[in-house]
This record gives sequence, C-alpha cells and structure tokens, in this order.
Amino acid sequence: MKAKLLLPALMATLATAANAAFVNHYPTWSTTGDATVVDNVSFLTSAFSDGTDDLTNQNNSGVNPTQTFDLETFVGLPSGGFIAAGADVAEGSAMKQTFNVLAGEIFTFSWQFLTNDTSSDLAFIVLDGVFTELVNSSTAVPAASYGYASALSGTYTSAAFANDATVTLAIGVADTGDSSSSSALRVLTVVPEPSAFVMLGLGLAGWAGARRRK
Ligand SMILES: [Ca+2]
Ligand SMILES: [Ca+2]
Repeated sequence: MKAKLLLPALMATLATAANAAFVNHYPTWSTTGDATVVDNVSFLTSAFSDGTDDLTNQNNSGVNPTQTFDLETFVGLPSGGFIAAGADVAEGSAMKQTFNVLAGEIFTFSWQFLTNDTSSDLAFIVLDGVFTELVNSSTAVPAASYGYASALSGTYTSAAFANDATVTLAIGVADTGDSSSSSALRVLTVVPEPSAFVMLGLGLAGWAGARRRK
C-alpha cells in the first residue's frame, strides 16, 4: 500500500520543487535586438529593421540586431568572447533569464533554427559565461518556413547541476562572418526539471524505504 503511494508522492514533490517562479516565454525574459513572440514562441533574428540584409525583410520588431560587443555584454561573455569560442559573430539577438536550480536538475528546451545563410550563421546558448553552439547554417536543410529558405529543429538538454545554484541562461542567434543573409531562432518553452537520474534514484530510495517499513 505504502510502496504504491510513495513514488507518485515523491514525483509530485519533485514537480513542485522544479522552479515554480521560472517563466517560460518572452516578454518576461530580458532581450536585446530583434526579439518578439510569433505563434506564442520566442522569436529572435539577425535581420536589420530596414530589410537590407535579405531579399525580403525578415525583421519582426523594428529593432536592429545587436552588434558584437553589446551582444557579448548582454549574454555574459567578456569582450572577444565570441571569437575566443570560435564564433565570428557580427550581430545578433538574444534573450536571457536568471533562475534557481536544485542539485540534480537539468533544463531543457526545443528550438527551430531558420536561415537564409548557407555557411556559418549560428544559434547558441551562454550558461553562466560558457558559450555552447546549438546549430549553424551548414547543417540546416532546405525547408521553407517563416520566410526562410532552410531550417533545422532540435532539443537542448543541459547537464545536471551539481549543486543548488542561481544561474543565468542566455539564448541567441547571430550572423557570423558578415551581417547579410539573416537567420532566426524560435525558442520553445524552457523548462528546469529534475533529471531522470535523480527521479530514478529517489524512486528507488522511496521503494527501499517503503519495503523497510513493512
Ligand atoms: Ca548571415
Ligand atoms: Ca543581419
């Protein structure tokens, strides 16, 4: 009886522990550059507001993408941080949020990269000052969507956090090499949640505890 009840109770406790204050979508995230909500999903582009960097104007907000140095500052990189990470960023847009995580938690989100570039534009995250590329134009495949020539979708899952912590996550898209042939990133819900490993571990502990109490 107890064993049957304990695992659902633990899972409910963990679900509650997952950051209740966390907010999924822009505009609650702070943003820089061309950042909007399209079809209820955060939408970032590297397109100028005057439309001069594409055959058609891909800018959504009327705000220009942010230049390299200011973008580095926003996402939490030092000056020269993009180059140091191997990304020759010209301009881009980003969203960021600071939130609490518990030891063992991960965060995960789904993304869709859209591009008119065939070489090196990219989407990235910066987690507490550490740059990670999500995708670049060379791997996008022809698939017209939202006015772009190519697209690629994926899911990002972080490593489990070792300790309870307050972390800052920035997610962005950027032109690299030059500022033409825009790219965009759609960011679906970002969710901090207990890792499967922690869920399994606590589930087994609960099962063992229940057996001991019999
Ligand atoms: Ca480009
Ligand atoms: Ca551009």
